[in-house]
Amino acid sequence: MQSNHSPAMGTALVYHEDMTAPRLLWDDPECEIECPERLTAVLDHLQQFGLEQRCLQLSAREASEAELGLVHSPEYVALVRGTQDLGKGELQALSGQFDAVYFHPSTFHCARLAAGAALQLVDAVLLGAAHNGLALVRPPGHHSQRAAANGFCVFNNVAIAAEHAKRKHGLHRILIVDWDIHHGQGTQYIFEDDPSVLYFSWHRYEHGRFWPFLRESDADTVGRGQGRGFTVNLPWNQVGMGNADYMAAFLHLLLPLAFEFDPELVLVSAGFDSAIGDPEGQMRATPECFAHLTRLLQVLAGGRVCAVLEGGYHLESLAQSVCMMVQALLGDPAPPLPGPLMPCQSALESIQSVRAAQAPHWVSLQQQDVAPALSPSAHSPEGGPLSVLPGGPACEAAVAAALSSLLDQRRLHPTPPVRTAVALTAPDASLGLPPDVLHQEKSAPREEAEAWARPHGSLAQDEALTALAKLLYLLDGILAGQVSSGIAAVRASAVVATLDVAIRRGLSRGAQRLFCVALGQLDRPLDLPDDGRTLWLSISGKEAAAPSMFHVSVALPGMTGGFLSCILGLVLPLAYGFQPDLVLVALGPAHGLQGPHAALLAAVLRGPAGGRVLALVEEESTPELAGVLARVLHGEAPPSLGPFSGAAPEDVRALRDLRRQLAPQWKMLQVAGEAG
Ligand code: Q9C
Ligand code: ZN
Repeated sequence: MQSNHSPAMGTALVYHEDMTAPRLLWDDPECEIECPERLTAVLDHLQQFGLEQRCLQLSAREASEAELGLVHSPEYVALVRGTQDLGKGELQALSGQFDAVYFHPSTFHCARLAAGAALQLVDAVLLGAAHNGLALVRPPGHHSQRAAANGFCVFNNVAIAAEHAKRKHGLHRILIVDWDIHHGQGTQYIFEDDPSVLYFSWHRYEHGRFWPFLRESDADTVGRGQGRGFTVNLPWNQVGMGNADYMAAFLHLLLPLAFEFDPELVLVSAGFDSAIGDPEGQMRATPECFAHLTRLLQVLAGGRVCAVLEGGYHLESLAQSVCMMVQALLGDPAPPLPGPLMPCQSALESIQSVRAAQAPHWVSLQQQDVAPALSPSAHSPEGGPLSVLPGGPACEAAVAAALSSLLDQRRLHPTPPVRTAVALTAPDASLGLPPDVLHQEKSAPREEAEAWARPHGSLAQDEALTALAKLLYLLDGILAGQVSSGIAAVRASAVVATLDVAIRRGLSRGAQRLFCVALGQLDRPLDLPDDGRTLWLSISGKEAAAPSMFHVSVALPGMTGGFLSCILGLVLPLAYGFQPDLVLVALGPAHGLQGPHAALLAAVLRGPAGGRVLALVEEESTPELAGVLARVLHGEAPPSLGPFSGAAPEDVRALRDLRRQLAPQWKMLQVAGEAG
């Protein structure tokens, strides 16, 4: 079973069983998928995986009419209130006045609970009772408008929560990420002229041929008035989008804008009809993808992520995807994404058209090469066209395989009993680490350390050997699945040699692919075999050598501003493309990184290798640096980078040139289908 990391202030789970009551009372094939079993299946899985018990469980309250009035007109609220006393025939007649909506006598009560759950979650997170959380609700909300129900949605739960966060908590910048596969046009309308709410939605669009068939769901709708640039629509024009497409959208579009916006709170319209098997979305993202998407959002807003359930109609896929999200919220490492990760041409075209439409409003997009939108192409998404969909036997088998591999994976790679270990040489009591971080005292046998140290003069001294023996023990613990991630301190003069030993030891102990991120003046070990098992990336201030596929170096003389683009546009695409089973990150001499930047790097590097990260820091560096690294490797949100600063022109150029050279080999680097 799962290990039991449950910090005092953790993940809130807001729910009320009354919300299983609404159900369709007449025949309507369009509406029958929005059924009570959606919630019971999710809850059942959360219990089965031991996740519900690890959360701070809150019982949902009803939103008041004043709270509903933050978004909805009094007349509309009165109309919904009136449905409590209607008979079946009247309910059906009223439902028919809206698009894809059904009312039930319990609808008013439950829609108030759904909005109330979102409010409670936001209060818990903003008042410090929880770091983050999830509201499990029915009915969903994002299609609901000021005076209209739509698409199974009655009150707009997320929009009400956002308004509340502004009015009651005084927030100025709220990011709404709508990863449901339908366009949350209701949320878009509510905030279209509001620059304090950045609304991002991706959705199945098919050039306007998919419900709700709106022109304003396309990429060129960017908001109005003061709100121009604060509506971001990413239309998917083909079905079958998968993990690589979703990750590319986050890395190359959402996250650059989100960091520039610098939100104080992230609300997720968490619909899982964007996951594999869903009859509405017809997409292919696997449940693990939602753990990775969640992880990426957790680096924003100090980790204040509040997710509210929207759609999701394949019960098994929905339930597994929610479990993945909750695990990520709890800070567990995300299972690796099944590869290979290659975004499809249609996805790249969509992402590119949004980047082009948004470039006038965002410095971070102006700095990258935003070519004009590409002409449509006939390429099909990863794995070829889904001609067997919907419902063919081949498709059902593929869905079943994707959803069972997850369970196998959990059996084969259980979460390590220790999440984070620190192997420091100096006393480390002052670091202020979470209580369940392991202070590793043990070491590998002395003779072993001596044998590995032999080729390296810098490791000959006694203290260097002691540090190396500790590091070897930590590395073995990670490779053996005892520990997820760790930090080891080594002397500045020994970082290069230690890294060399760690790589060789890792490869000899069963690591198949090792991603090595070296910051500062650290040369790649000379006789490291270039056999594709090690991907070496150095980031430093000095001139870089010509890149090869597995030996990449980038010079960032401007560092701070360019570092963020480097992480999103280079480090993560390489890492996710390579799919390492271990990440080594070394902060070497003159790395020049400030704590928040180092923390962000460590936090995102937990993603690609199932959380297996070993960080090497210089003994001589500040204890604060080791402390902040340990905390983020343990699952805490990295500290804010502060106000956005654009990249220096020379950094922009260096990154762009490098990406152009590497994109043919590393497909996750593509943003405009350059290599396509
Ligand atoms: N086959 C939510 O996911 N029917 N609402 C579309 C296209 C309406 C979806 C028909 C779907 C509403 C919250
Ligand atoms: Zn949906």
